Amino acid sequence: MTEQSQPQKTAKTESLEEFQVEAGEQLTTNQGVVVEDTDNSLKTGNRGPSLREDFHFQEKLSHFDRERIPERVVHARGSAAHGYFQAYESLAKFTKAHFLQDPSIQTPVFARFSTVGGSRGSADSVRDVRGFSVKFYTQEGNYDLVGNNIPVFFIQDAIKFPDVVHSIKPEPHNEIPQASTAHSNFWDFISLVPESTHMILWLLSDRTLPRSFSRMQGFGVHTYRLVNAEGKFRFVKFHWKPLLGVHSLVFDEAQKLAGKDPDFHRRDLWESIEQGNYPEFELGVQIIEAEDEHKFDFDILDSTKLIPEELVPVLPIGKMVLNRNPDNFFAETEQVAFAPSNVVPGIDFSDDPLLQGRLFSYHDTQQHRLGSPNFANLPINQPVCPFHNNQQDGRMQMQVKTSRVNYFPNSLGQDQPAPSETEGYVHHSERVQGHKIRERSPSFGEHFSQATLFWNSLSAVEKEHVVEAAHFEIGKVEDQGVRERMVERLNHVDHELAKLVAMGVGVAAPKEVATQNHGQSSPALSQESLAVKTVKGRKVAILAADGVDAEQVTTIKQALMDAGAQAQIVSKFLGMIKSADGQEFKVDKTFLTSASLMFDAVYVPGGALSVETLKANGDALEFINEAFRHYKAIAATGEGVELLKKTSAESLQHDQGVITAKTSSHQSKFAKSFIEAIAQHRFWMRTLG
Ligand code: HDE
Repeated sequence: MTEQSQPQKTAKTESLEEFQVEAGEQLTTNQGVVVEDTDNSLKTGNRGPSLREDFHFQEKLSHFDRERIPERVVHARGSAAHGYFQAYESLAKFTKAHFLQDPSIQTPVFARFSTVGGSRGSADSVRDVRGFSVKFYTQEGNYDLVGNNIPVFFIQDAIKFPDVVHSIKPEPHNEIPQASTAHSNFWDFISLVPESTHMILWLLSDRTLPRSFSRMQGFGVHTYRLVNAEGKFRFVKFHWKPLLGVHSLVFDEAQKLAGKDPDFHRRDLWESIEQGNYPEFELGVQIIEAEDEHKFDFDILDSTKLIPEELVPVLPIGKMVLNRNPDNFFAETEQVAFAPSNVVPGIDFSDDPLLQGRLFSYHDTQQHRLGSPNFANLPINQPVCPFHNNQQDGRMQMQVKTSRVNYFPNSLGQDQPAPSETEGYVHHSERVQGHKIRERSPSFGEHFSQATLFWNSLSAVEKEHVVEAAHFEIGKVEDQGVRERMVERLNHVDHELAKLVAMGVGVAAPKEVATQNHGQSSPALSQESLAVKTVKGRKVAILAADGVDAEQVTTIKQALMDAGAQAQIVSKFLGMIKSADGQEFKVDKTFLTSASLMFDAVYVPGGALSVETLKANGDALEFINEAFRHYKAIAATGEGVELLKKTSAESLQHDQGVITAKTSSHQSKFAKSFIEAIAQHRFWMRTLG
């Protein structure tokens, strides 16, 4: 063997333990035969020809040839984590579900967050609805709560799902655009489907640009049922509230992040868990007594409607903590199979026609995507409680079922496994009658009132963002007729909104229509009311070069760490920088490998030489300017203040989130103000040039 044909040995930088490899582990074929050489195929002479009998080569290549499975038809791009759910107190009054009855039980969960429209390799930060799926591995079987970060949906009947998704996805003739609803087909469809109006308002809002998976709400969307031990049922809506509060990116930031760090959300989830900043979500329920089913001015079976929290408050019932990253992305995150039909006794469905369609679709899609009816055998999909039945065959059966009978009833196996009348899942029983008919209930017929409610509930800044998003999304539509229909539609939501949108998309301002804005609002719908002022999990960039003031860096780093935030030093090159008094600091990121987009705030410490070097670096100035444009907290101390004067933050206005201190004697007061500013998240009052 020549020297060149050997792969270069890499420097050993990590321990075996880190990679979970047993010391002395040998490379074998899938049949367990130890491999002698995996870098050279078997040949007759070192220039070939290759030999057919090289079974190791064949196995290696043919496995590789089959390493992709069909991606999810929607929600293909996602990330997941393990954790647990724990109820606050017994919910026995409402449900017999065991995991909601005993507050001492920690139920293992696997949660997957996703975008909807993009393919598996698309960017995380695009404007899109986010999926929020949780699999609870309960002692009574798996329960899946498969929701979104928006409480309503585009359509009312599952039969329209292929249509709405076809319109969202890239256009079929040229597969453009990827992971974006900003194209003609989508808005053409939407402009013809008035029931989508409420969802569209949410889609255009900041909700579709979450800052991280750990800072968005989750909703079950449909009305479900909770059933207690006496068989009494109540209707229920499920809500997840992030303990870090609800926060979003700004659109410009989200778009740029898609290029700078397409894995922005995935990385954030992974790193937060690695650093012990476990994402936490509170589960809440809105309970509606069975007899109140018809007391609302909308139908609770209509998934384009939410139940305002002012009408039915959300009762917090427990908490989910995500504390462990998956061991293997494909085996767990890709192969996990969620299905709304996975329920446990005590949780039941409603007649929502959208939900009923989902009860078929997920199971059906798993068979195609995972390739076998035995997908529940995959470790990530297996229940933690015992499971037995007579389904023995089918592709990739992993269990060796030893029973000689696979039918029921039987006498040869003493009727085992047997159904249980006392513990089995019993569907809620009710008398129904009607004609076979393809029709919508008139109670599903009103489409604008809640869209208006949502619009009215937004703050002035949130409204501005909706208009800006509409200018972008509808502005990308080539057909004038579609743009006009959309403006006309928005005119039914709010006249002012329609006028503002019309202005940006080349459409004449519409005339006011008879439908008036009802003037009502629901404060809980504004995400500003859901913000939490904490810096936990926030990332701060410290811009520095040789000659930096060591004490200022150390003080701020420590203060941020104590508050649960993380600080990273950004400089021109990787390696170490030397402070004015000779201390060394490791550079975490360079101006090339990072951007202000990846941080929540920026700090420039003093040190004359460091600041002079940064002043001469256009990337450093751009870093601050961009953070300013994205309304983020910016801070400087000592000579660092001089650097800010060369940027958009030059006016140094404290109330606009620019925090400065001239001397290091004010460091602790300064640190406190800076941390408060970061916790404020954005300074919308800034005037951008
Ligand atoms: Fe889904 N949806 N969906 N969906 N959905 C899928 O199942 C479907 C709907 C949601 O992390 C698919 O395994 C129909 C509403 C999430 O793995 C598929 C209808 C909500 C995920 C499917 C809906 C969702 C999916 C594709 C209309 C919020 C990702 C791959 C009746 C409550 C799950 C898969 C994960 C995935 C069908 C509408 C949420 C095709 C037919 C409403 C979070 O089965």
